[in-house]
Amino acid sequence: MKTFFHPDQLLHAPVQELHNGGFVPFAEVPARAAAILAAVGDPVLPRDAGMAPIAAVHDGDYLAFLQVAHRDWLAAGRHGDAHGYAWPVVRRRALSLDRIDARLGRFSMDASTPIAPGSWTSAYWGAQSALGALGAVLGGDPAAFALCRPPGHHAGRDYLGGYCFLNNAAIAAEAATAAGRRVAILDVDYHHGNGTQDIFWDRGDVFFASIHADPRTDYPFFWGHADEVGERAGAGATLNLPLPQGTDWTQYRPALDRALSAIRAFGADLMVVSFGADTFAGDPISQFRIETADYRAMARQIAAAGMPMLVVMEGGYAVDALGANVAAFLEGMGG
Ligand code: Q9C
Ligand code: ZN
Repeated sequence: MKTFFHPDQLLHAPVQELHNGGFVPFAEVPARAAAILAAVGDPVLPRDAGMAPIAAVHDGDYLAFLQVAHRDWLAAGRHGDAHGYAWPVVRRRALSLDRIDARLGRFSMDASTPIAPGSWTSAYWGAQSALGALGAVLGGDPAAFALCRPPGHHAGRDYLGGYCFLNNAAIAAEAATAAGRRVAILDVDYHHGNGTQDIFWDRGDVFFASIHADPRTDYPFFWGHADEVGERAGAGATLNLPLPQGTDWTQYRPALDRALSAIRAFGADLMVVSFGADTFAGDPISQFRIETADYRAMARQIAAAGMPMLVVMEGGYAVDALGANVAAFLEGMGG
């Protein structure tokens, strides 16, 4: 299977993040991508499909903000990476104000996603990698792998968060829909894919299923509960399957069966898999107990759905095991 990746995806390198009350080294490091490449081999460079497919998912004012945010941060006399600290949540209006701190709050959902000088460029090429891999699948490859880094599934139409800036899976799903495919997104990252859910919340033409740590105990807390099923035309086209901390493969597998039956019932003819290896037993920020060999079984079960597969990289922070975990998953997908 082809891997799509652009070297500029390594430019994004924030130094630290706010975690449980203090600053710690940033977990979503460039070495993640290097570890995956070392295990899966040489990538294909995505071509540049431009802004149109990105703007089909994200708001123009958000995209404009992302491109200037770090420059404006420096222009305000700040140093290092840009962080927000005030948010228009809980019934406040999302006013468009000039000050960089106001805009960081306006366009983000958390304080764990610093913006560094190379963040926009890396996010842009990450989205292009997703579109490149989609192109391979639309061209007849049974499966393709988009090594998206930074990840995407926490980013909504007009907000960043959870180490994510552009929602790579959603951008690919939207482009696939525009190409006439009936798309299901299966999100198997440890964390709920709140951004993807938000983007397709009221749409009936894209199915979203997510298996993740129960948001009662885990980030992103405010999304991913079992009673969230979509609204309006999207009512019933969102499926959330939260699982408790400590879940291992034997407990995970029945949830995956449920998600795959729902996707089959929806009549999908193309699947976008938001794949996070942060369900791994050794992940430093997560609490599931999936082992390396289990990823092969997980991918085989998904591939048995029998439709073209676009695998989009999301999280996974045990850098030393990441290459083996991703390689096992891709092998189960059919190599
Ligand atoms: N103390 C992905 O896996 N960390 N994002 C919150 C909690 C955010 C993970 C800090 C975790 C985001 C793509
Ligand atoms: Zn995650």
